[in-house]
Amino acid sequence: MLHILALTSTLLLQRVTAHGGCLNYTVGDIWYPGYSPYDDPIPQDAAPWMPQRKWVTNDPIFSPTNISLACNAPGDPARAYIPLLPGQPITAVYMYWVHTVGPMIAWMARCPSDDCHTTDASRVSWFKIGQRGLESGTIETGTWFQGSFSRWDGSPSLWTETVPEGLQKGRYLIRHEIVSLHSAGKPQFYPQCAHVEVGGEGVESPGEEYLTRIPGVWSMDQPEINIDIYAPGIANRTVYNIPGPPVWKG
Ligand SMILES: [Cu+2]
Repeated sequence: MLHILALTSTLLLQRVTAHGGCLNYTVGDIWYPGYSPYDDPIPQDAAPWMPQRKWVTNDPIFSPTNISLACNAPGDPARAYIPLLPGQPITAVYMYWVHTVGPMIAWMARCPSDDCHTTDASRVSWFKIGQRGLESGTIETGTWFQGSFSRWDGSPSLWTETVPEGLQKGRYLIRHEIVSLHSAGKPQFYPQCAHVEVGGEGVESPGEEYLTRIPGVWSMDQPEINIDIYAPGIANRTVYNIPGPPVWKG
């Protein structure tokens, strides 16, 4: 019995530390707590200050066509908006991020009628505001941003991207996505979304060539997504092109 208990708690620990996600955000000195899938959902669901869409498991999404790829599961709308300005950095804060290989992409999408509360995240036009990939070395053993970002000791992992200059004022979804590629032919997707309100006097928006749907942007037909990073001819490559549309800088 003692053995079983010890084994069970080891498995639980591994399960908790096996994956992670964006748990909160910082803008300048201001900290915006997000949804915690580890804590009681009842007060979180009612919290008027909550800017992050609901997610209840830190397990990855495996299918690029899963509707939850948009804003995780269940992806219920948030109640609050994080105020931002064009050109301002926003930092996504993760805990216990342990994976090291694969791209990380930050996205935004305008909410129709400026109401993110009624927005279906799978039907909006997403554009990239920043992305991080392989920074040095080879696909298998080199340094990815995801690798330098990962922390095994529970200290926060920080990922900062900037709101595009000139972005039209209004309400948007922001989506932070980590794609982990350590399992051959089995990509793992970890998305979290928040509601943001962009102020300022910007009037610009990205053109069609920057826009995509999620799900829709990724597919198992893409060699950068359906990849075996250990395969000869792939493992030693020093370039990994992040698929999808180009980043819109404003
Ligand atoms: Cu994981």
